[in-house]
Amino acid sequence: MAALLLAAGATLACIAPDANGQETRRRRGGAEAAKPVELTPEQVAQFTKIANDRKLNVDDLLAAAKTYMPSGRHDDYVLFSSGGQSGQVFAIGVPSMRLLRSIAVFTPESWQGYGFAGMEDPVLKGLEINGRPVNWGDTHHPALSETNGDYDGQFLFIGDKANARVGVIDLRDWETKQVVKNPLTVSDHGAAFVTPNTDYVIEGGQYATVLGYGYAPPEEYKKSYRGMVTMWKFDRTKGRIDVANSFALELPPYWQDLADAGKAVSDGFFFINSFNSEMATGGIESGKPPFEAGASKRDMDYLHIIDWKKAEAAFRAGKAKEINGFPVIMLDTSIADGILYFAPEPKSPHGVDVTPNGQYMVVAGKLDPHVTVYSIDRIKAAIAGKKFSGSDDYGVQVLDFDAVKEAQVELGLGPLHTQFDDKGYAYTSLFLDSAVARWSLGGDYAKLHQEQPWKLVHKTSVQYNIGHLCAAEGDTVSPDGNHLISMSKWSVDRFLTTGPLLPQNFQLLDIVQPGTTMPVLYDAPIGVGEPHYCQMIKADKLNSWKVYPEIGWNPHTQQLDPNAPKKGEEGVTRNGNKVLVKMTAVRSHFLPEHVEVNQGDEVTWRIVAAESAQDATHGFCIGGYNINLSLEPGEYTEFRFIADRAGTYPFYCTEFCSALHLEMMGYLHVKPQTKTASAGPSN
Ligand code: RUQ
Ligand code: CUA
Repeated sequence: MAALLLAAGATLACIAPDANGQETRRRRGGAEAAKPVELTPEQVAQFTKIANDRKLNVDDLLAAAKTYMPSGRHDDYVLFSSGGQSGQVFAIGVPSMRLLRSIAVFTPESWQGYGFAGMEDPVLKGLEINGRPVNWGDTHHPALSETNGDYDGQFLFIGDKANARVGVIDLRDWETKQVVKNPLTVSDHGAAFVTPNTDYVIEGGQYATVLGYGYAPPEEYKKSYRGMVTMWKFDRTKGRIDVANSFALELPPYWQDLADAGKAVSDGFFFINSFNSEMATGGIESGKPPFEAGASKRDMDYLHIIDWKKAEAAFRAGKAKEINGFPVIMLDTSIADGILYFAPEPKSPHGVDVTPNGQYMVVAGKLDPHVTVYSIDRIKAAIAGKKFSGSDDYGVQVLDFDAVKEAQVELGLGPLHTQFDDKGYAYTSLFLDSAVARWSLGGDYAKLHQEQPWKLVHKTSVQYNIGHLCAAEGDTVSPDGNHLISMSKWSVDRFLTTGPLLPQNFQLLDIVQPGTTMPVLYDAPIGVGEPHYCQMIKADKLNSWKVYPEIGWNPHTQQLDPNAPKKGEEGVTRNGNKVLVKMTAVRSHFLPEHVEVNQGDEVTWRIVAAESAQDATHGFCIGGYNINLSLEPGEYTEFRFIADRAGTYPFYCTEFCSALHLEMMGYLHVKPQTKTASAGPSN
């Protein structure tokens, strides 16, 4: 008992905001390593012994020194990664590669109490599509908000490929605030990307359909199916997508793929590449060529060059047509107004990435071992000089390939995506080669390095089959040029076997040294989904709240909620069969602790976490009623349910918040309805 009390006392001391224990702990972990390290001969011997016992070589020791974070020391960068089929976003510290947390977006997530707030749960409501719950997502591409083409640390957007949705996360509290459903298309891919000042969040489609959830048989593919790209207007003050001022562009039924916004000299444009310009319709089951063959026949597909400022002007001038209630600029308008042009691009390419200075668009070959580099100056000149090689079946003018092409660089097999550093290098993932290629940029970048321009410099093998890659701030106007993540799709033998389903492998590469040095430093298994893209932001650009600004804060409205119960207001009131519960949660009790209702009552429950100490999070659950909340310090939540099943229901705090956490509970008493007729069991 004495030991238990002692333990309880210790825990309480740690949790108290200004307790000495916590201060000491913090200092110990802080940046106190000011003294230069000098190893004594004994320590060298110790290192050598450990290295030899553990079979570590010198490179391993260096890698450990570059990535190890002493207890309490913080990472320099935060990686925001898509969570693939988990429907979430993961935040990972770099260089330690430690998972910091997940952020639920398209999938209910119980730790965050996301989607477990009873009837008309606002999360679940927001996830409905055409009246149907769609409670998962396939998150692909996160996009941090930008100011002048640089991450500003305010918001994060993420696309759901399976259901064509975009989620908006506020990086003050790292919570999803909005999910918008694309009214035109079922699935997307080129989402999300932002314009340099986050005026728009771009959602490009992928598999063509009849826009607006229409139907047409595959025989009418060319006539009735269409691609699209949507420009969601972002209202930074509200922190929400402004659906009423958003619009889309109709595109031919090629499968639009990845997209990137222009910046600096190419600001005002965005670029999407495409495949299946063959308009293949598959049908392997009836002896027709499968999609994989039919969609890869032609030598060229089309890079879509979109002048979004002209598109915005056309939308404002009322030139859009409504499809499924959403304004769409039709192809003929885009052609007439000079909004859309094509440039040929070799064989079913994949990513398009704009260089930091905005000058070049790099299109990765996928089925072609090259990256093709276009220049915005050449594109603008070709448009102005009408250097067209023809037009496609829908009348979109195709710019002359040689007029817009700056360079082609042979890199290897399966180039997919490209990122940049501060030394004039580009980095391209090679899926089939399982490698990261470093290559030299030309033009103004040639001054920054010693290499010949537009040349492969080095390849580092990765394990295995890399999809996207991400360099520190490597898709902004000012990349940092130190860390690079290889988002390796297959891990095969890199970790202990976890049954037939294996984690992905996020590999950290050191790209600080120019030339041919680019070692893999660390393998981090990601065993919670198949992430696609991630972005890496300097940690000091994030201004996250430590606790909610005031007690009674509503994270959905991002303000103090007038309905939040204040201390002294707690209690249960009734109006007919409607019951209102006002509750506060503070270490280590709920008030009230007994809530009595009648079977069939409609219960509205308002609960506030009356805490202001960092990390003093409570949870709240009612087993059997599927109610489960996370109550972060200051947070207010309301939920409603029908108490349709009689019984005695313990509710309790689900976070181990204090030594007396287990006592932080109470009872919901649902009194059975008195039966007048038959006397059988009520449930
Ligand atoms: S698509 S690697 Cu962004 Cu390439 Cu999934
Ligand atoms: Cu509050 Cu546990």
